Amino acid sequence: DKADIGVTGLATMGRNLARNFAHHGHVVAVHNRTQNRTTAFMDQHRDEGAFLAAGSVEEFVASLRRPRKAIIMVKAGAPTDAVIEELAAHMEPGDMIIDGGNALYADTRRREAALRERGLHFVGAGISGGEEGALNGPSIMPGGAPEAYETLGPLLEDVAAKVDGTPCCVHVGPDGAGHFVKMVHNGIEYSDMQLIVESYDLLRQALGLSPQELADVFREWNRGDLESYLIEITTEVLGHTDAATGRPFVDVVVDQAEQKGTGRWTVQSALDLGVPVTGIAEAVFARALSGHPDQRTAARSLAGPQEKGAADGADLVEDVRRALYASKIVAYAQGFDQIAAASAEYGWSIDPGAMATIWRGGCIIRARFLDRIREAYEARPTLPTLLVDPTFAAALADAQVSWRRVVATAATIGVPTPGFSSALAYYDALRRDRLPAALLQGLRDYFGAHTYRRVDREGAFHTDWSGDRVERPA
Ligand code: NBP
Repeated sequence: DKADIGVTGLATMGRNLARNFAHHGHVVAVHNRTQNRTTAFMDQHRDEGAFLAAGSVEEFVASLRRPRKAIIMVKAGAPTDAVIEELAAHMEPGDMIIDGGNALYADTRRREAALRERGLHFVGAGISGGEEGALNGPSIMPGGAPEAYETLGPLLEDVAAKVDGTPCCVHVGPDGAGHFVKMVHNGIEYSDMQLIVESYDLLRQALGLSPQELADVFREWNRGDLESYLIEITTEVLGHTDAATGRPFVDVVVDQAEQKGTGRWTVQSALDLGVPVTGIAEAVFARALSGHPDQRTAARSLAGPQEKGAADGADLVEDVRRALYASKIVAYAQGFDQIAAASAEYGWSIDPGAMATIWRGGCIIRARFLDRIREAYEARPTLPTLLVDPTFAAALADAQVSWRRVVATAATIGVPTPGFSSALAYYDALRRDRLPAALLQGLRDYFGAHTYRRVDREGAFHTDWSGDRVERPA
């Protein structure tokens, strides 16, 4: 008998994804470069469903029912290219290679084009939710040709997370669209986490609350607008006590954040697209700053403010909650702008409401909040920015006094809140009728004859700054 689907690469993610397919009654072919891993997988999991273990790539491909569907779950980059080559060599036109790793969308575009030439389908599928998601239902963001999704989609939707009966999986768009959206998802995850850690830091510094007390604050917040997986696990981590020392766990962890690169990719792409994703960028840079211990040690001698704490405890907690929510709205608005810009650039026709829908479950940024975003795009698919959706606009209006107080308090007592501050700056800049960009255009024209446009007439103009200072059409 043949397998419905195959998984090659049986490390953390591949192993759990293969089991997930089997738990849903599919016959799953499994393969791994190093055969020990396949053997170990069969020893541990053979009773969980119908698996066909393959010792070679050739055997693996031969065990798949046509059109063949092989999911690659190996390290992104060169290993993925190597595995694609091996699989493609044994495949026939109409067969599908699905890359479930964290590939860069540009690589996915290149691979899709190359395999299309050879009559094969290549589906770059973003898979979120980590180890647990892969096993029990991830959020899946598949790109590639719509024809490929017709046969593959039902299988993916079957194993994806479900929210209110709706699978957290939808065809995102052609070629690299799925991996692009997964990348932005990770970028948003960076900004979500940055806002959470700023909230923790400010409340701890300003009010002297203990990690335990702060765990209670986050637990309370998780009952309202902020309800989300990340807030929930913040409660867990803050409430955890180190067994070896009896101290709060958060106080024994080295305060240097690491990153695997998807946040950085998001910002690099945003720079190319000209989309201000300040929330994600600040989050990436905050991690980078934390990872420079020499500079940090040297800078400890720099002057700080006289004021160290804030007065009104209960008020500040509520202010920070509101600032967190408002900043989160801004960060998501920026991420959705980036998706829209890429969709226009590459002709992907991505439905933003559908992205919010499939992020409601199975992934790290899953939250009640995403339902609001789905509703916003449902009410107005061509929303110019999420900020002007009536529900979000009202929430921002409601939060703004608190938000401003939080940024002011943080600045006064010297606690860095780049996420809150940049989100507020973005909000204030976007709603301005006139921006100082006008002066900037003047400066550019002065030193570089870069020209400017006028508010009262069509066309480009240049003033002869070093000569008669007369304006002429450029
Ligand atoms: P890893 O990213 O740690 O990769 C290990 C797997 O890659 C092993 O099966 C290994 O085979 C295989 N491999 C390598 Br390395 N080089 C190979 C090559 N040249 N040819 C064939 N196989 C090769 O696994 P993972 O953590 O399960 O992640 C898989 C993918 O999913 C990655 O792209 C990752 O970014 C993505 N992802 C991971 C998570 C997560 O939470 N871990 C979440 C979401 C997405 P071997 O056994 O022979 O060494």
